[in-house]
Formats: sequence, structure tokens, C-alpha cells
Amino acid sequence: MKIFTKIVVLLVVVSNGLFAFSRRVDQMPNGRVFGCANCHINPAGGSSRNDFGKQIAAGFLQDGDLVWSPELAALDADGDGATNGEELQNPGGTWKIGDAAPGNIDLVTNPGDAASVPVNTRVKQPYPAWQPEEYMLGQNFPNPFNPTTNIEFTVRSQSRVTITVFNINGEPVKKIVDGYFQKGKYQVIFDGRDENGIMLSSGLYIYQMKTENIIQRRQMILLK
Ligand SMILES: [Ca+2]
Ligand SMILES: [Ca+2]
Repeated sequence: MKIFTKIVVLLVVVSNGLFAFSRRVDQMPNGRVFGCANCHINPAGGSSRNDFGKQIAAGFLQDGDLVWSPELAALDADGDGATNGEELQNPGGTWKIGDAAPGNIDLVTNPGDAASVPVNTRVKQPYPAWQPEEYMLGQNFPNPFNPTTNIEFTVRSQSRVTITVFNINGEPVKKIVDGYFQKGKYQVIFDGRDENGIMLSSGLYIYQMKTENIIQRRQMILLK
């Protein structure tokens, strides 16, 4: 009976591991081309991560899920001159779970392997071009930042506006704007500190603009 129990436990552990494998692999554009080898030195997964895997683990996992984003796509994990987004055939980082994998599967390269350099000329762009005019909350700049960064926002009609920074657990760490604004374009500087003036640690943060009519969110990376 004891042996039977151990076997059941072992099976549960193994099946959880397999689930995690396919879940995260499927959270990356064309992730099944390289599977675990996208992030791990051992192609079967587990143990040591390659440069891309280290970057993923350092700031792009939420509750064990990979958060693919324009910020992660813009970084170059293995320093070969091609961004992660170019290597994974999604240069803008626009791909989301549930979308068809973008790009040409034949052109995907392993983003953790500095010897692999992607060819971009045939990448499909399955999403409409990004229209910055549609966003009233701008992308912070510089990004990644250390320790200060600028955030632009546009108010289309007089409104109370708040902009709040959240950590990746969804906890608010700093309200950087709270007031009534006339129609116009504004800029605020975020100093990388929380409500108590304490410098935040490196990582991914979300900032959210809220008016009477809209809520918009973007991501930014504090990199020290
Ligand atoms: Ca690269
Ligand atoms: Ca590469």
C-alpha cells in the first residue's frame, strides 16, 4: 500500500512537471520549435537556464506563467544584436496567449544561444500597426530605467486623473498623479521610490492611468 501511494505521488509530480513544461512553452511565440531549450541549457528542461531563461526568471514570470511583452521583446538576452522579439518572430512583443503563433516557424532561432541569429525579412506582421494616438497613457522613457523615468499622458476632456504604479503582485507601490486636469498633454517623472520614499527593487512594474472614462495600463522595468 505504501509503495502504491509513493507511485501515485510520483505520477502527480511528473504530470505537474509536464504541465508546467507545455504551459510555459506555449506561452512563447513559436515556443514549441525549441521547447524547453528556449530557456534551459538542457533541451529536456529543468536545471540551469540559458541567458534568455535567466532573464525570464528574473522578471517575466507571474505565478509561474511567462509574461511576453513589448519590454521583454525589446531586450537582447544573448547579446547577439537581435532582440528577443526578433529571435522569436514577434518583434513588437504583441503576441498573447490564445493568438496564433506569429511569424515563420522556419526562421525562429533560440534566443538564449548567442550563436543563433534570426533572419527577419519574411516575418509576418499579423497585428495592425500600433497606433500611439489611441493611447492616452504613453510608454515611459527611458525604459528600462534607473532610477527615474518619464511618463507622458494625454487628457482628452477635463477629468480627475490618477496614475498608480503597481508591483507584479498587483500591489500599489506609489501614486504618482492624483488631481484634476484640463484637456492637454502632460508629463510626470517617476523617481523609482515607493510611498515611503524607499527605492524599489529591480523588476517589472505596471503603471495604470485612471480617468472618469478609461483605465489604461503599461509595463516598465526598473533595472539597477
Ligand atoms: Ca538576441
Ligand atoms: Ca540568438
